[in-house]
Amino acid sequence: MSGVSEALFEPVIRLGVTGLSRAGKTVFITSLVANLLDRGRMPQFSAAPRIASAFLQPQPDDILPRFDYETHLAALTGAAPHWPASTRAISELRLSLRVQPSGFFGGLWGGLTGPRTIHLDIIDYPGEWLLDLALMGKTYADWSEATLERIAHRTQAQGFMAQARAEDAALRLDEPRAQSLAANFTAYLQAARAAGWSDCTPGRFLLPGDLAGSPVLTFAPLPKPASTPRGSLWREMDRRFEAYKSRVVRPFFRDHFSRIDRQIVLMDVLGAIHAGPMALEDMRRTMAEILGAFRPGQNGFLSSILLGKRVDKILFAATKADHLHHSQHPRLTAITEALLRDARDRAAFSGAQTQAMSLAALRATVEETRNHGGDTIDLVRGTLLETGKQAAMFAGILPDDPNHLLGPARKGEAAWLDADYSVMSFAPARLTLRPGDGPPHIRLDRAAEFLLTDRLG
Ligand SMILES: Nc1nc2c(ncn2[C@@H]2O[C@H](COP(=O)(O)OP(=O)(O)OP(=O)(O)O)[C@@H](O)[C@H]2O)c(=O)[nH]1
Ligand SMILES: [Mg+2]
Repeated sequence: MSGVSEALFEPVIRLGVTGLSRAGKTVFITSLVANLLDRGRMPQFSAAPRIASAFLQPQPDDILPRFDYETHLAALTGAAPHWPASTRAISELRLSLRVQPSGFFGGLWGGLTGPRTIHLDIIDYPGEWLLDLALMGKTYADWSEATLERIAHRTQAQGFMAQARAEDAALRLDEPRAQSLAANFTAYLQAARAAGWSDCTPGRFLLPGDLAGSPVLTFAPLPKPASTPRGSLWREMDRRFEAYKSRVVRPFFRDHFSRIDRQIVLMDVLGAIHAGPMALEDMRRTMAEILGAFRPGQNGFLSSILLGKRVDKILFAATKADHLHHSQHPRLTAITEALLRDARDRAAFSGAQTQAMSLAALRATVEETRNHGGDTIDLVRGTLLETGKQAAMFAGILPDDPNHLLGPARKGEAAWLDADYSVMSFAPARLTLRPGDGPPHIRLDRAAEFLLTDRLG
């Protein structure tokens, strides 16, 4: 009986935190957990008053590393605050909440059982791996053609492009040449990522882990030759590409995405705007490709492994909103909505409820309004990451109409014509937290409200 009641009364919410590398996943998870443990700064999270206690528990998966919550929190809130390092492998955390049920059923169950335990399971992983979702629907020939076309004019790709063009993939496989192609392609991917491009697949070429040097990572896009005889370089590359999909990408998403109930998609929209129209368009296209995998029906790769289970709520969030005065947050949200228009429509079509918002998982700035020749300007102030000095920043004025940014981005303009967006990197602020308060944030409570409250009934 106790087993049955445990299964009945200890539901699990699996929260998927999705985002490209540097989008803010690790900081989000750390701050969300800290603010669920200490709920003093969560006024808009309506379930908070019913949470009797919150505590970390051993996670359900014994063979996954535990998300290093304590180290990340210490980094963000310690005496010399700094950002956690970029994530290199998958990890998991379970937070358990003792919740007093609400409403009619609350009275009924509450009378019978008192508070019940609800588990929140969260997975963190390197953003690079997410990109591979876009590979699942592609053949090696499709991927090669699209990739070569897209990168042909990028300066970082010139070395690799010269080698790929000179290669005759109809010839017999020669392993050292395959390795040299893969090494040069990897070097291109690293340079492209450093230059700010989002579309750097295959993701494991950048973060190979145990797979470094294995055949599944020893391929590269090539021009398709007229004939592809058995034993040719092309055939072997094709085989390895398929092995990468079936042996690396598919198990990762099957094991970690297939049981997700709730999803938050994080994007550094401001960062892309600051980097210019090409970066914004690259982010739009990359996110559309990734989220395309979530689309329902036969073409959606994820729907084939979700086996009818559906993510029923998806929150799209522009992160690091503390770089911008709050008066501009609605514009940032509107731009995020426009950026994800296609993906959101598809998700809504499949019955998922979606919302967009701007948030900062860890607020590193304070707002300031200055008078300047009779005008007022709204600024944010923080500690500069590079120098450790205090500075005020004016990030530029975002347009009211998102198309003023998305239009030029789609057209491939090299720079914004009539606007200037600056960016500074701030370090986390030094904090003295009152007992019961989590780290400062912007709208983390609203995010929790959307993602969790209805499941904490
Ligand atoms: N100002 C500010 N900066 C943030 C915030 N969240 C993240 N950042 C910045 O963004 C960087 C990346 O954040 P992470 O949480 O490590 O990003 P990630 O998505 O886990 O990245 P990968 O692990 O590389 O996939 C941080 O090092 C900070 O510089 C925030 O709320 N406010
Ligand atoms: Mg991370």
